[in-house]
Amino acid sequence: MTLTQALLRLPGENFASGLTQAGEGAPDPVLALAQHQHYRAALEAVGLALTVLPADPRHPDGCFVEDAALLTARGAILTRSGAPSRRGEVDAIEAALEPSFAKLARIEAPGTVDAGDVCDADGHFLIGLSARTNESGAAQLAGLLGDLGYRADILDIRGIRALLHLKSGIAFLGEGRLLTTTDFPHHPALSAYEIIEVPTAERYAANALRVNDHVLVAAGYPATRAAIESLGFETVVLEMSEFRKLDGGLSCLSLRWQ
Ligand code: CIR
Repeated sequence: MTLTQALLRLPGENFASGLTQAGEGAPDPVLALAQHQHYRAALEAVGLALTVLPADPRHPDGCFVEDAALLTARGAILTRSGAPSRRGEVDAIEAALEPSFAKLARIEAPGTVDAGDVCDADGHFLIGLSARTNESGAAQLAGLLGDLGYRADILDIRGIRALLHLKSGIAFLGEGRLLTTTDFPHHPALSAYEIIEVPTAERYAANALRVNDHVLVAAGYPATRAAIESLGFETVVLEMSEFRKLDGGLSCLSLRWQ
């Protein structure tokens, strides 16, 4: 499936007030904006037309747009964040997606889902049960995906403290391949995939992002980059230091669709 569109939101002046458990210090909002600009340029360079929303001072985590919606070729699902401070982010995302998606389903209370917990492996959806995505949310989401004709499996990652979201540790690279941290040994939902494990010291790089023929990868993780390139992909290396300080990965900064 060729991706053509992406939705993003700029990080704002109060970006440093976002949620974090990384313990890596406060991010610099000015540097974050510059890194976001490079990220936007990279998405354009690999073929996407961008819609960029302004920052919303009510939502310092608002640039992590991937958590607010799950986009599929058959419809979109708006989420209800597991972080109460992030729940209002979905309104602007809904308004921006409405022109492009005829069907916009929604996760309802008491369900919570951060879509960073959802990995789309070519229509097989891996849903992480996490500190952000609860059992009701995961079950609702699996049901909604089933209604769209997709298969879904739920992976309980609540015991893996290093993973904020499932996609903090898994990226689908296409052609049956998953890039993962070492947190998922022999998980039955992953048994059909070729697993490319990132070294523990490079675990942040597991949140890589395939867009069409390219894979975007965070700067500073040479072994992971080399592993991706050995599969035949051209990589685009992006500095992510300020987003990492708020537990955000490459994929979280955009929503992408056909
Ligand atoms: C949060 O804690 O919600 C944000 N500071 C980071 C969210 C990153 N999103 C993602 O990994 N999908």
